Amino acid sequence: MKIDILTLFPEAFSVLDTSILKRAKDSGKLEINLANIRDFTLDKHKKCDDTPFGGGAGMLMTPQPIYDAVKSVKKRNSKVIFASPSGTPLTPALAKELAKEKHLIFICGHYEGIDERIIDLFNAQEISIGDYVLTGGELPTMVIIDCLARFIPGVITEESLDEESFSNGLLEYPQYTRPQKFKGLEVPEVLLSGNHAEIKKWRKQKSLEKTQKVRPDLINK
Ligand code: 4G1
Repeated sequence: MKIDILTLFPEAFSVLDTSILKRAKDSGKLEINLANIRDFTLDKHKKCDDTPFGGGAGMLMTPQPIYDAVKSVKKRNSKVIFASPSGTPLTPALAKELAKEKHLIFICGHYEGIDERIIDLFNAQEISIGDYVLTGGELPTMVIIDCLARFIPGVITEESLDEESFSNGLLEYPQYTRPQKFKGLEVPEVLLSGNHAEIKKWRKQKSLEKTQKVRPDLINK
């Protein structure tokens, strides 16, 4: 898959060169390109923001630089995505669908957002990572890319794909590794017993307790 990221802050994405995404890139399964939206402005002062028609607080990203930036990378098979608090929620199912695309173009918003005509002109899909206020679309864009990259075949092993949180609708049970005793705290006895039926039962119970305590909404749905 090829991903183009259009942003006013390309340096924010240096973190993508670590961890799983680095592996995906190194394996050739993922190609990520960055473009600075400011490089496309035709304004003599390189201005990329303006006040909203109709009034209101703050500034909006002006459409021309974004439009030309998208045009510079868009092909017939490209899908344009705008990480936005007004988008449909990111879910594992949506990430899995996105992982099937050949080419994704991400637009990162700043200030109060972007001119709506960008969304209309490119039929952009708006995706939200949650209900809170952020200062830019860069972190949400990285969250979406990290999430979908796991579903690109060969990026991570099948086993870890379904073993993790949410695959059974519950939160994960607590996990432990060596040493058996750390700062006076012991690993639960059952995990050392070798009794796989008992271990499975214990893990299910712990998952339920944890979910009931911090995410009761996941149980009662
Ligand atoms: C109104 C949160 C505005 C934020 C209401 C989740 C948030 C992108 C996301 C905002 C953003 C609420 C996201 C807000 C996001 C332009 C640049 C939009 C930053 C911006 C609840 C600021 N998932 N937020 N506005 O945070 O981009 O994707």
